[in-house]
Amino acid sequence: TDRYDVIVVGVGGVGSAAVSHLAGRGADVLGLERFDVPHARGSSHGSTRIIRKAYFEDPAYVSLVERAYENWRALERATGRDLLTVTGSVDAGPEGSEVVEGSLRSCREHDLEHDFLTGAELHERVPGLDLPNAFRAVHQPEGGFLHAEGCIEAHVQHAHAHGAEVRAREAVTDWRETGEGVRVDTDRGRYEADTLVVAAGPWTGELLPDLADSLRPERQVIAWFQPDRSERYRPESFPVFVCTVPDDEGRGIEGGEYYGIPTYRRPGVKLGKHHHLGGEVDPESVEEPTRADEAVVRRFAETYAPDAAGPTMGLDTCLYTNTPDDDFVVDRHPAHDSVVVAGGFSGHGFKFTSATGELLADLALDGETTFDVDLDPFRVDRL
Ligand code: PYC
Repeated sequence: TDRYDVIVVGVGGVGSAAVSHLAGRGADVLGLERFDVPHARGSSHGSTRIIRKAYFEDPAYVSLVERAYENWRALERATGRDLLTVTGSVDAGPEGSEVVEGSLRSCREHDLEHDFLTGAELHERVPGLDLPNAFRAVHQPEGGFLHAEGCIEAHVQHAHAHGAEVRAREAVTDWRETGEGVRVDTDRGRYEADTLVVAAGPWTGELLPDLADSLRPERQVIAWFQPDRSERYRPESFPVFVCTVPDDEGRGIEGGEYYGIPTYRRPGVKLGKHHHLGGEVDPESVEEPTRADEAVVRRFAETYAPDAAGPTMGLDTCLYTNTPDDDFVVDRHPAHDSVVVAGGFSGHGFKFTSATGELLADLALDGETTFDVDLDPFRVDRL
């Protein structure tokens, strides 16, 4: 049986970063992926992902995202790839809304450069967004987007350059602790390691059933619309944005948080809505996007970004894995000494993966991290 220092299960956004950092630290590492590398069945496909520093969810994430920026730039240098495009970020919504207030809080606590704008002032700066003047917007110049599949490819490229082994189309069928680490069975073979890192996204609950109740996969739908005025939605003219809007039955608007990313490579501006309806899905059988899904995003565009609401270019599903508090799980498993788990990224984890991979390498190899980040909110035993 082949033996490794660490086996990483799942080579998506998080797992590829873990394999990369582990290999970069000299560990003998095996990455196992049940689909392709990269693939479009989980949470890391669809060409782009937002990265933003003015973290409205909680200022506690800002130091982690700053580390992620450093690591993305280091990965670009190491691989010669272009992974992060800076466009600025906008967090908008009615005055006093959590997206706006939280974003301001993170800017102030972390001394981030930003402007606080009315809806009309934002429209002057970003003609592609047409929010009510009573809305407020925080514009932070360092936000942008990551080239999602490129990030996975770059992490795997870096891992390979440091001797890692990555195997796609190989599904884990069983694993157990042996007293000297772990034994992992797949549909192709058997492997052993000192430590197992589980980074299986929406499949985490299958591998770690005691976490299944707390890590709930949720279906999301993303739309690409070809803008009527395409010059308004290019990376040079359009920042990534998150905008919370109220329910408006009269205009057919479903209230909630919407987001957008400029046109990049594939046609159309990318728009979506965070659902968080608690609707659980089986990651093996995710329903295709429907006309009703498309209509929700289209109504938002017609109302708040009308020049973006041109023909549909594409629709896709993507899975979140939600925890009850929307904070991540990055921890040694309390019941399994040889297991480290990263999951429950609740729809906002991709941007951090270059840092999460480093954290996972620390936890797997040293049992702790020297990172300047409080890992308490990410502990398994809070769930
Ligand atoms: O974390 O910015 C984010 C995000 C946007 C869409 C899904 N997550």
